[in-house]
Amino acid sequence: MTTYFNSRTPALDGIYTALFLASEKIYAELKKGAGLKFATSSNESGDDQIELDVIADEAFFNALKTDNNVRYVVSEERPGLNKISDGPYSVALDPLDGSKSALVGIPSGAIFAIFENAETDADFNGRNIVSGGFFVFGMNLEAYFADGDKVYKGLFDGTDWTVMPIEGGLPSADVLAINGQNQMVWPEWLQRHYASLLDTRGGTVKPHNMRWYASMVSDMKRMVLQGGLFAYPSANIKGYEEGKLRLVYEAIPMAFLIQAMGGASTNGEQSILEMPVEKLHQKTPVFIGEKSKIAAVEAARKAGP
Ligand code: AFP
Repeated sequence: MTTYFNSRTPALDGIYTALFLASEKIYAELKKGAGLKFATSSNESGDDQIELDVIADEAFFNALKTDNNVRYVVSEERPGLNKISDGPYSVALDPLDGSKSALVGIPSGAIFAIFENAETDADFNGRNIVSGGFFVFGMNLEAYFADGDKVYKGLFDGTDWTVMPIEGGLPSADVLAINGQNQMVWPEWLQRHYASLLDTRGGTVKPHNMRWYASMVSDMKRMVLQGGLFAYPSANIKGYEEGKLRLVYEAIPMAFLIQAMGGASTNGEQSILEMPVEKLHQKTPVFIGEKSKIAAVEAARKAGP
């Protein structure tokens, strides 16, 4: 089988190949317009699915199920730990992130994390992750990921992948990616911090530029290329008590990638990579971005309720 990427851990090469091949299949389906309508099903967490969610989940699962290095596959679309072999690595996936955005032509993607030493739900944590990142299904098929502490961009030209290191660390920009819809019921400290980031009363250019795709992979691609702060906080409203995003297969892989670029992450109180994991599908408030912006979030959280 062709090796798509030479990992610093050769046992991961086959897993990368499986992930890259699955992403090609999903991208081809998306380009055809296949599966771009609501399914009659909902996923493990009760979210409405579109048909492409199910197609994407099957593409990743089928690609990974013959790899003897894969112990478990965990997916947003499936319950529990899905045993593949006795291998040393486990893969967690959001097979189609931003599916509702895909319905209106905004780039969606897939998020993946590879863990070592994962035997129980609790082991799918930020200390055990060895690789993490995402594919973008946009104008092109792209991958952004950290293999250990090295960061790469992959670009698919329709036949082959070119994978190149990303050098130079996380760029810096006063860009804030957040959905302000629930701001009236955010924690008070966040309402204050948000107001300070957008304070335009000086009458000059606004301090932070707002951007929100409602597609984490697209917002994180912007982060990788330009810097900034991405946030999906908790809110005092049913279903959003811990935000919306999933710790294991959304927050941890993105936090891992951005940390490898010199950025940081927090749930408000501690790094997402230090958080204990209780359940595979648990949600967490997410703040990921430049170190100084994450420090400011944590300082605002400490300053009051
Ligand atoms: P879907 O995959 O259901 O479209 O959700 C996308 C997502 O998980 C993440 O990619 C976005 O950042 C976030 O949800 C958008 O949430 P809001 O619709 O509440 O802004």
